[in-house]
Amino acid sequence: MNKRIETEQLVEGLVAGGVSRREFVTRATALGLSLSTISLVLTACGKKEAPALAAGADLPEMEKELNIYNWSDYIAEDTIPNFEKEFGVKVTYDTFESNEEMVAKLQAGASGYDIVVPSNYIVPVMTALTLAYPLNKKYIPNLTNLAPTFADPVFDPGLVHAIPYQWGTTGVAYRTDKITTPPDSWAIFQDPKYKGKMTQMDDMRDAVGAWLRFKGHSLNSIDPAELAEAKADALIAKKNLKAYISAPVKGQLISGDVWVAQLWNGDTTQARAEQPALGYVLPKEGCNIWTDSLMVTTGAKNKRAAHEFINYILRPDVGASVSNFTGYGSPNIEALAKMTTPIPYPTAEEFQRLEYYKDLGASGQLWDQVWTEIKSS
Ligand code: SPD
Repeated sequence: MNKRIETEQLVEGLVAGGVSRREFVTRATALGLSLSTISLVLTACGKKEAPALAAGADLPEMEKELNIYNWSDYIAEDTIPNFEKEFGVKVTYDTFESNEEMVAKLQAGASGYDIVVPSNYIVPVMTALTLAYPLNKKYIPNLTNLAPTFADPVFDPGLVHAIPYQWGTTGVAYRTDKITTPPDSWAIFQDPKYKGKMTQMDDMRDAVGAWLRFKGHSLNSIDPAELAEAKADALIAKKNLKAYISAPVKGQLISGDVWVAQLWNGDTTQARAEQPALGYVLPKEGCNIWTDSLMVTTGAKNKRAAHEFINYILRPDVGASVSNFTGYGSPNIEALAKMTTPIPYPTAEEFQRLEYYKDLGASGQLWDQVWTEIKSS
């Protein structure tokens, strides 16, 4: 059966009630439907089957366990041990490398994670998939420490499901001892001079988004012609790339196996601690700014401990210590004064080159197709 017919039958099954929401998510994922498309369909069918979870429910006494699923290299060394000691909670801490990896794990069911850390544009998707638990702010009094910019984000108005954790940018890291003129454009990845010494992120939004900006388009474009243009540019660059790789590229930048990498600012700062000859630039054509947030999962067994952990992260000293390690910005205004290198939020003028990702809606399918074609070429 072809994919279109199978998709239509699956949606019909969901609407008619013969296919449960969980089965729909599993089968739609196997069919290659994007998260955005799946969440759109679920939202459209949501009134019948998925009543909104009650916000702000009272929670029982603190549990003794907490399971956290976070991006790699994204917390200070003492953050978890100090929490365990103070609250008598045993924390299990796992890491992931992309939003898609994290959501897939949750969609597979029984992940056991109480807290996950999605990026801004993934928050509404997870909410539509009913993976996000509505928070009870009574247990998070330190919310008052959030800077006004983060107190009512567009991706989660009213902070119903997600509390900002860290923010950063996706630019270009480079070895200053090998590339003596700082690269100022995504064009560097199309320069055969550095063939085999460059990498781009193993992430559809980042890898395709860079080439959209390169030609003056939005990172969130869903225009087929603009995406075709981005694909053509990505394929020119691909000839020069060593790999598509995200955070783990740090080791190769440090060793000199890689000289230029599309990377996040904070991970570059972390690598610089071991390799001082590392620069970081935001290409002149523009790039992505993002906010990652702490989210309690619907299936969390330790919801009270999860709320306590969020409140703990929002302490000024804890927030500062996390950012001092990660090299990323803190949304905690009280933490800024305690940071060794406080990162000021971009000014309106700087923002002209920066753009947040938005959920792609049904056009996520077109993006998936473009990314698959780039990867398989
Ligand atoms: N090492 C942790 C990096 C976290 C990056 N998260 C944001 C990704 C936005 N595309």
